[in-house]
Amino acid sequence: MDETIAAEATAHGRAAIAVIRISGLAAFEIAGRHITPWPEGHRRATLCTVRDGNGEVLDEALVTTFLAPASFTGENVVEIATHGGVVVPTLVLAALVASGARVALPGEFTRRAVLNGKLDLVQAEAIGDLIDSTSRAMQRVAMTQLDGGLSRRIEELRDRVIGLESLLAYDIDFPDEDDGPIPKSRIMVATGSVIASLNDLLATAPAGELVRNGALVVIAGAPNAGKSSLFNAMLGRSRAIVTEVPGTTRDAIEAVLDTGPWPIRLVDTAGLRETTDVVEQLGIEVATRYLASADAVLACGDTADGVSRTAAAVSQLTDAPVIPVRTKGDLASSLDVNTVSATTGQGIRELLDRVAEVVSERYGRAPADAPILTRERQRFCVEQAREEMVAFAAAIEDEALPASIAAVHLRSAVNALADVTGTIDVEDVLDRLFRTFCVGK
Ligand SMILES: Nc1nc2c(ncn2[C@@H]2O[C@H](COP(=O)(O)OP(=O)(O)O)[C@@H](O)[C@H]2O)c(=O)[nH]1
Ligand SMILES: [Mg+2]
Repeated sequence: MDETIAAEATAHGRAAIAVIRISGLAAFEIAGRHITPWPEGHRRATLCTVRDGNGEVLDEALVTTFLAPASFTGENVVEIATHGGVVVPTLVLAALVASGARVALPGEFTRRAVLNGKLDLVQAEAIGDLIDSTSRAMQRVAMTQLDGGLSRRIEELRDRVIGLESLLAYDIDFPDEDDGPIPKSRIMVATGSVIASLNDLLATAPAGELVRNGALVVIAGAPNAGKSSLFNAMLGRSRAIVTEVPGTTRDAIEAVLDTGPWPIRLVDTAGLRETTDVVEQLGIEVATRYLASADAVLACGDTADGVSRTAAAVSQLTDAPVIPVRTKGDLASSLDVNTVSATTGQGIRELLDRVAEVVSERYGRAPADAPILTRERQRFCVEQAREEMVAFAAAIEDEALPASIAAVHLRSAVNALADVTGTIDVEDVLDRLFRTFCVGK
């Protein structure tokens, strides 16, 4: 934290603008050696000339300074918006490094923001999720989390456990109080309600995973059934954010489809048939593996008979709902349900709607603005908190342990919840005790 760090904040390469960010105690001094005129006020963009150590002009740039602690990292920060490309940003960064800055490690600006209390851990994770998001749903969830939605929920749960701790502390410390000891039933009710809330939060983890990974929708069928054409038509018809995962034609090909409430990972697989060709065999194995973990399968065929044979074969390989799809509808004389044509676009929109419907039937409605657990780490901490609360409830119920010993479980639950956001404050329980129990008398 003593070092001043610098890095290109924008993606390196051909672009209109690049932003170089420098943060730390010496940020103003280091940048000041290269920038004239030095901006007069903070948080205001100023057009400046950037020079290297020899006084040679590198670029005209928009420079903004941020005075600690009012910056992203909580430190003094300078943002230099230069022209883009490869050369200018590299030269500017090199000049800053020559004057004493160190090139930042991945995530180091955000790390400093967390260490300086500008963000908690959950919000830092949300920044990562926002940058990596491939769907609107993921972006929404990340924004809610960045806005502190999940952090507030965790905080609220932690407060309730601390409230319970205070009740017990009251019982232990002031047994002769006029009000008498806290009735066991009151503690059991409060504990039960915290456990219920923890369960509610844990129940959001599958949604978090689904938003992150997308629902797996597999296109299956015999070779030549029109699978790849359907794959392309579905991508083309959707307001998709398409991120194609490269693969050979015989491997599975994936893209993220962002049409419905849940993001969808659409997969085009190799044909389902016996083959002696090793590479093709591999492709089929990939298809079988995909089918096993699918959330929905489109069983494709270009004849009514082909559709039903494919649907029957696929049903052996998956538990997911199988949607029969009659392909090459422009050539068909009679129209089955879900008849589509990649050539004319017929039925594609309806098929996309049907897929969204099937996924929603399986997973329910997509989360609106409610906080959800998006990461394994978060789920692990909340599960730990729940286990501690359950252990506490059992100890109180049996009266096997003195309350003061049972309370150790509450402290562990509080710590597990604090681990989610990365804020551990042992003073909390004391604060609460003083506030609600008038110890001053
Ligand atoms: N007329 C017509 N031909 C299609 C349609 N979809 C695919 N085809 C043709 O069917 C053949 C096989 O298509 P392809 O998508 O490669 O099938 P895959 O082997 O299942 O991936 C190709 O010659 C396509 O041009 C369609 O909707 N209408
Ligand atoms: Mg194909």
